[in-house]
Amino acid sequence: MITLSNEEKVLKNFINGEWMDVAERENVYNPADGKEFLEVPNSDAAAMDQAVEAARIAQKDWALVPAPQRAEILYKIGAIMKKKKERLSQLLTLENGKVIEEARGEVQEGIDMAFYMAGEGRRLFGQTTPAELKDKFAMSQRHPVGVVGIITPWNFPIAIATWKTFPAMVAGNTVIWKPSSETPMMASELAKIFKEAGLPKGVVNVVYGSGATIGQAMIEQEAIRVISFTGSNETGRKVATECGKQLKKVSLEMGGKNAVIVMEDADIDLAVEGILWSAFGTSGQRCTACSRVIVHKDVREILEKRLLEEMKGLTIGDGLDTKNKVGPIINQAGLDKILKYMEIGKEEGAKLLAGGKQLTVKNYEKGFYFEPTLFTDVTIDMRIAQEEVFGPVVSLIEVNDFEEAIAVNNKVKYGLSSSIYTQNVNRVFKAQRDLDTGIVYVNAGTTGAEIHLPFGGTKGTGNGHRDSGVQALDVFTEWKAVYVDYSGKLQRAQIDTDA
Ligand code: UN1
Repeated sequence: MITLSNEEKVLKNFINGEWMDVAERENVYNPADGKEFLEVPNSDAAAMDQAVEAARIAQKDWALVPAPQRAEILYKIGAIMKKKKERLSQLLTLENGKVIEEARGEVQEGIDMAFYMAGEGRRLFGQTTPAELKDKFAMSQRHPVGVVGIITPWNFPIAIATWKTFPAMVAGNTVIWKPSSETPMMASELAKIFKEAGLPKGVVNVVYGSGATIGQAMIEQEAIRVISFTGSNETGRKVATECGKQLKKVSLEMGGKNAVIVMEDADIDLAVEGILWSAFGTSGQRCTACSRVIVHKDVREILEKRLLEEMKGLTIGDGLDTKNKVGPIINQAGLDKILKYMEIGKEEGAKLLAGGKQLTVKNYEKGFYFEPTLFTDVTIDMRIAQEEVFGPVVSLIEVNDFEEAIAVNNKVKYGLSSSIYTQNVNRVFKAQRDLDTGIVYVNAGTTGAEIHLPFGGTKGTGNGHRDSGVQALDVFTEWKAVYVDYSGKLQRAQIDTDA
């Protein structure tokens, strides 16, 4: 298992290619044992000013580096991440708690994103198109926006960061990144990798601190023209309001209330596996986690029985121990929120079939563990069927038919991910059309998005933008339309067209 030197335990900001200490720090805890193991800067707004200045200066040169050369550095970053995969994965488990197999998966997601976006360095396609006038040329091009701000959460501290940072970089922007202070290691490790890969100073700057101070300072910076945020709905709305006042572009991803639909013709064993993986993997702390199961009345009983049987086999504990399938919750506040929903669910009349309690794991008494939990007899109006719990908690809702299943899926304020288990091809096509979410799975759970497809959702999940995929480039580029008139005379569009 990995050990950290004393020096490695004290993190610093990364500004203009240098490690910068700050006056104030705070402790970071390992969620598996509740013990403090790191110190992270609690920066003030002056650090943000410094970072923005560095990024502003660096951006001028970076934008002039040909995109394929910017991409060469991304290839190097990907290669170093690959070499360091095991170290990164173990550190990720230490700071986030997710089981090591999932941590490796998340680091792989970051590596994939590096290579994928490096490929974009030779594309970044615009369009050429006929002009409506003779001897005239027309095309559209992508241009960098300038300095961009990135705010990332603790639940996927490396994958989500790469979804945002890498497209921004390859497109010629420079980046100010505020990672979550719950999981600061991944940002620090990535910054080391950037340096090793030869990324010019100031292209990516990491500033640690609270949302109230550093998040706010970032939004207030005039030089930052785009903010890409993943986090809570409440904070995302505030970010959007502030950015709106300044006409700053903002891309938001703010969670989900994702459902697996199980129809009467489904392969039940397959559905059970998919529900278990997407509901209890990462202890349910994914934006994409399954937190509702919408089940056809004919298979409700068997599904409940099979879920209860399989839930017994989920070993819970320290994520670095490979026998464990479910790791801890991120912190006490996370646990308290889940506990609150246990009370709410019971008061609303839902029936608790399994779990429902905080867990004490031997030798990890101070860790933040929670039992995988299944509520049944849930109705769509209940708060546990509507609000994001962000824990290993699933609510089972019974429906009479396919149409009702779709309606129940859509009757929440979020729209990130959804899934349907069925063998009926007509239902498959109707479902992918009618499920009102940004991601739809057929015969698979609600998690497992791949990086070359757009990630994000409808309604309260976001504001129309997407992370990852080529679509992320739209967040970090401005479109420019260019016309070249080589006729040698004045030609007026929409007027001189019949010449
Ligand atoms: C998140 O939950 O915020 O699709 C990200 C998935 C992962 C990413 C999740 N690839 O579950």
